[in-house]
Amino acid sequence: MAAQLDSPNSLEVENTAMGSQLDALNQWVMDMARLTQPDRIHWCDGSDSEFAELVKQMEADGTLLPLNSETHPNSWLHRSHPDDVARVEHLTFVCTSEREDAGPNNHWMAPADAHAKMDALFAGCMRGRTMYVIPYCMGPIDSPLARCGVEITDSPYVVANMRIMTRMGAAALARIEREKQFVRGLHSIGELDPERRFIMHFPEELTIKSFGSGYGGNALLGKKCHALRIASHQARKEGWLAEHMLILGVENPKGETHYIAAAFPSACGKTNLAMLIPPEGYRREGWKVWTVGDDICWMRPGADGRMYAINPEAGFFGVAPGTSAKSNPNALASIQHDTIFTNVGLTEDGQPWWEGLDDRKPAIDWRGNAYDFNAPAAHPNSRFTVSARQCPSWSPKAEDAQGVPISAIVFGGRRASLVPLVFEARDWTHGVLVGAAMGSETTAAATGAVGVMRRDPMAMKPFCGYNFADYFAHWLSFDKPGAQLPKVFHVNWFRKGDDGKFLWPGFGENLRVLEWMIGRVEGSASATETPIGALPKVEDIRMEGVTLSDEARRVLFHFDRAGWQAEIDSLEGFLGEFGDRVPDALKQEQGRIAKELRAG
Ligand code: GTP
Ligand code: SPV
Ligand code: MN
Repeated sequence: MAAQLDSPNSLEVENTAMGSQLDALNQWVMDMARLTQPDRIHWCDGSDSEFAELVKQMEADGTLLPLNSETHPNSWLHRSHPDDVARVEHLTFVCTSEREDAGPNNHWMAPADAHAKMDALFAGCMRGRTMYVIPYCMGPIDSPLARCGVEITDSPYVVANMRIMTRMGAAALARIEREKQFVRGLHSIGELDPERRFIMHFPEELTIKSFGSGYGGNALLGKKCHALRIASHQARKEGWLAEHMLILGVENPKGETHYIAAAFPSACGKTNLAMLIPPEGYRREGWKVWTVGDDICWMRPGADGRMYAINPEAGFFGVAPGTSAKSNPNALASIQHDTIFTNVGLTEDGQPWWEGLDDRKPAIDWRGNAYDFNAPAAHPNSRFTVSARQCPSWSPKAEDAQGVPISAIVFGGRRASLVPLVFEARDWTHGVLVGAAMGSETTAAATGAVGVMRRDPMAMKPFCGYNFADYFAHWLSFDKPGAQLPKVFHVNWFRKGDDGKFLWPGFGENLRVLEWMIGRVEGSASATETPIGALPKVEDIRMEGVTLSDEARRVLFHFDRAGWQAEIDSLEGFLGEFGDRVPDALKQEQGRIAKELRAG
C-alpha cells in the first residue's frame, strides 16, 4: 500500500485512504508527514479493535492508568503535564489576512508569519512517533448542518478522546470523499513546553495548527478550534450560527417538548443544565428533560422560519469537580464505565475522585502524589470524556439530521451582584444586546486568574473566529421577514448574598425558571416590564418545594435601577472598543435603554 505514496522516509502506512479519490486529503497528509517526519502514519477507522490497540499501548507507556475494573470498567485516568491543564487564551490566535477581520477580541498574527512560526515548530517534531490521521464529522453523519474535518496528531490520547467526542473514522471519510471539503487540523504535543505552545487558526484556509499542548480545547481540534472558531467564520458566510451553547428539551406533562439553547461561559453550568433532573414535584407531574448537547450548538433558520439546532459533538468533555449524585445524577450515571478521566484524584482502591463527589477520602492527587489535605485532589479543570449515548437523558432527537427547533435562547454568567435570577429581552435586537453585554467571573477552564469579572459576549470571547462587531451584525441579520425567532432570556444562577453564599439553589431547581420561560413563549406566564427587560415577580415562578431566604426573595427578582445605569453606561464603552464596525442598531438599543433608565 505504502508504495502508492510518496513517502517522506521509510514510512509504514496503515489503513491508508489510497485507492479512493481523496487526492487533496492524501496530498495534505503527505505534505504534513514530510514536514513532521513521523516513523509511521496510521489512518484511524474508529473501530473497536483500533481503540483496543491504542489503549494497550497507552497502558504500557503510562499515558492511561486503568481504574478499578469492578466499579469503573473500561475506564482510565490520564494525568496531563502539570503545566498543561487548561485552554491557553493568550497563546490562541486567529490569523486572517486583515487584522481587523479577527477584531480586538482575538490575538492576531499575519497568516504567512503564523505559518512560518508554526512550521518551524512542527519541523521534524514527529520523529520516532506515529502520526494519526483522524477523519471526523461534527454533527449527525447524514445532517446537512454537519461539517467534516481531519485532525493529524501524534497523541494517541487525542485519538481516544476524538473517538468519543466526534463521529470518527470510516463514515466521516466517506462523507469527506463526497463533499471534497474538510477542515484541516495539524496537532503535535511537541515537548509540552509552555514556551513553545501556540493554537493558530486560519479561518480563510479552513486550517488549524496547534503545537505544544495535549489538553482539551487546545488539542481535540474538532471541539473549540473547529466547531467554534473556524465554524463561526463559516457560519457567517453561509448564514448560520456556531455557538458555545448547550441544547436541552423540556417535556411537559402533556408530552409537548420545547428546546432551549443556552450560552454560559466555560465552567458556568452548561453541562449541568443540559442534564437537569426535574425537582421531585415536577417529576411526579410528568416533566422530563432531554439532553441534546452540553457545549456547542450549530443552528440555522429552517423553511418554517424557526431556528433548528444540532449538537456537533458526540460526547461530553465535562468538568469533574462538583459533579455528584446530588448535583448531576445523569452525568454521574454516564461516567460509571467506558470513560476517560483527566487530572482527577484516586481513592485507595483505584476509583476516580474529585472535590464535591462524596465524603470519601482520596489517596492520590491529580499529579500522582499522596493526597495532601492542603491542596485539592482533583485539578479544578479536571474532566471526564464520555460518549453522549451513555447519558440517561440523551435525547432521541439528538441524532436528527434536521436538528431540533429552538423556542428560547438563554444567556448567563457568574454574577455575584446586580443581575437578577432571570429576565426576558423585549425583542431580538434587545436580545442580541443582552448577549453582547454578557459578563462573567473567570473560571479554571482557562489559565489565568479565577474570579475576575470580564465581558464575555454570548460566552464566545475565547471562541469567536472573527471580529465581534461583525458577529453582532451577523446575529442581528437573522431578524428578517418570515423569521420565527426564539425568545431571548438572561439568567444568573450565581447571585450571592451578604454572607457570600449563592442565593439560588440552582441545578434541578433551575427547571422552575425554564418553566417560566416556556410560559412566556406560550404567552401564559406573567412578568413586569422594566428598562432592562421583563422580570418575573417571585410569585410568577412556581416555588413550592423550595425554601428561599428573605434576602433571596428580595434580591433575585429585584431590578436595581442605579446599578443598571452604571452597567449600561459601561456597556457603551465596551461596544466603543470595537469602533465603527459595531452595528448602529446595537448602539441605538444601548442608547434607548440608557435613556429609559435615566427617565425612571
Ligand atoms: P465547560 O465544559 O467548561 O464549557 O463548562 P460548563 O458550562 O458545562 O459548566 P458545568 O456545567 O460543568 O459547571 C461548572 C461548575 O458550575 C460545576 O462546579 C458545577 O457544580 C457548577 N454549577 C453548575 N450549575 C450550577 C447551578 O445551577 N448553581 C450553582 N451554584 N453552581 C452550578
Ligand atoms: C471550555 O473551556 O469551554 C470547555 C473545555 O468546554 S475545553 O475543551 O478545554 O475548551
Ligand atoms: Mn465549553
